[in-house]
Amino acid sequence: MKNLVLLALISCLVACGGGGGGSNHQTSSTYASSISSDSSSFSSVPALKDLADFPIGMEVSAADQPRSIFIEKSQLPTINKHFNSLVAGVIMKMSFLHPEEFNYHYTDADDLADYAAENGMILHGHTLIWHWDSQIPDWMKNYTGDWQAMLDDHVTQITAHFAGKVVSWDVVNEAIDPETESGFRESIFYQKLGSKYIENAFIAAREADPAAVLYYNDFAMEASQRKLELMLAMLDDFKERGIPVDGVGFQMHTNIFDPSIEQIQASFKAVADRGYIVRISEMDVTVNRFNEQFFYNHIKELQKQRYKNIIKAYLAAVPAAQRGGITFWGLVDGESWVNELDPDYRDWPLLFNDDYSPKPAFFGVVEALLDE
Ligand code: 9MR
Repeated sequence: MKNLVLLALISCLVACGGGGGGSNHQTSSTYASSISSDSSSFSSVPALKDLADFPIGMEVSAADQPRSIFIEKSQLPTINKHFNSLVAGVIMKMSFLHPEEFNYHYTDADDLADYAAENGMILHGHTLIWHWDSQIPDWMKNYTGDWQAMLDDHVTQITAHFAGKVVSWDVVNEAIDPETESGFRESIFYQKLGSKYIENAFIAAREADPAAVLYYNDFAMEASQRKLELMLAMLDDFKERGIPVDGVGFQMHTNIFDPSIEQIQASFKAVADRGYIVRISEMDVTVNRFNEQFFYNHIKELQKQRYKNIIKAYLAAVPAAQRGGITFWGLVDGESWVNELDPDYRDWPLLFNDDYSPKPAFFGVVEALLDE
C-alpha cells in the first residue's frame, strides 16, 4: 500500500459518485452522453504518473492528423497531468517516416519528440516494421532490389535519426501468426526474407542506437497459448544466438470477458521469467460484445475491475526492474480506434469520457497502482 490517505480520497471520490455513479440515459449517437456524472474535478484526482515507478504512457495523434495534440489542444491538460510517456498512434509508422525510397520524413515526429522532451515525457517509437498494408509505403511494396539491404537501411536510418529522442522502439510489430503453419505472419517481409527479417531488424536497430530499448510487440499473446508459445520459442532462439531483444510489448487490446486474469498473468510471467522487460503497450478494454446502446453502470464497474486486475497481474508477474511501463491506446472513448471500425458499433474502452473526466476504469488503474 503506497498511500493510505490517497486511497481514502479515491474511495471517497468513487463512493461519492466521482467514479461509480453516472447516468445511463445516453443515446448511442452521442458519445458526449457517456460523460454524465462519472466526472471528478480535474484537480481532485491523482496523477497516474505519480503512482508508479515506471512509465505511464498515452498513445497520441500528431501533425495534421485527426485528434492531433497540436490541433485539439483541449486534451493537453489531461495528457500532461497523467502521462510521462508518449507514443505516436500513426505518424511514426513506415509510410509516414519513409514515404519514398530516398526520402525520410522526420519533421512531424521531431515535433512530437520536442513536445515530449519539453513536457518531461519520454517518447516510445512505434513501429519500425509492421505488416499493415496501408502503413507500408507503395515504393516498398513494389521494391525489386535487395530486400534485406533495403530494410536494414530503413531501420538504421530511422533509429539513428531518433537516437537520444526516442528511448525505446517497437522494432517489429505483429510478426507471429498462430494460424499459419510456420507460426509467422505471411507478410510481405516474410514472403521476401522468411523470418530472418525479424532478427536483422533488431541487429540493425541495436547498431544504430545502442542506447534504445528494443521491443518485440504483438497482440493476443495473453489470449492464445499457441501464439505465446511461438513468441517464446522465437525469443529463446534469439537469446541463444545473441539477437538483441530487450523486451516484449503485450498490446493488451482486451475486453471485460476473457481471457482469465490467471492466463494473462501467466503470459506476463513467462516473458519476465526469461529476463525480458515487459510492457503493456496499447491497453484498452472493450465492453460491448453484445452491441448494447448504453454503457450501463454495472458494465462500468466490470470494466473498472478488469483494468485493475490486469494491472495487478502485471505488477505481480513482472519484477520492478523489468517493468517497461503501461501505455493506454487513446485518451477518450469517442476517439478510440475501436470506434473507427464500424459505424454501427460503439464501445467505451478507455479511461476517460469525452469531456476528459475520469471513468470508473481510471479509478481501477489508480487502485491497482496504489495496491502495490
Ligand atoms: O490506433 C491506430 C489507428 O488510429 C490507425 O488507423 C491504425 C493503422 O495505422 O493503427 C492503429 O493502431 C494499431 C497499432 O499500431 C498496432 N496494434 C493495433 C492498433 C490498433 O489497430
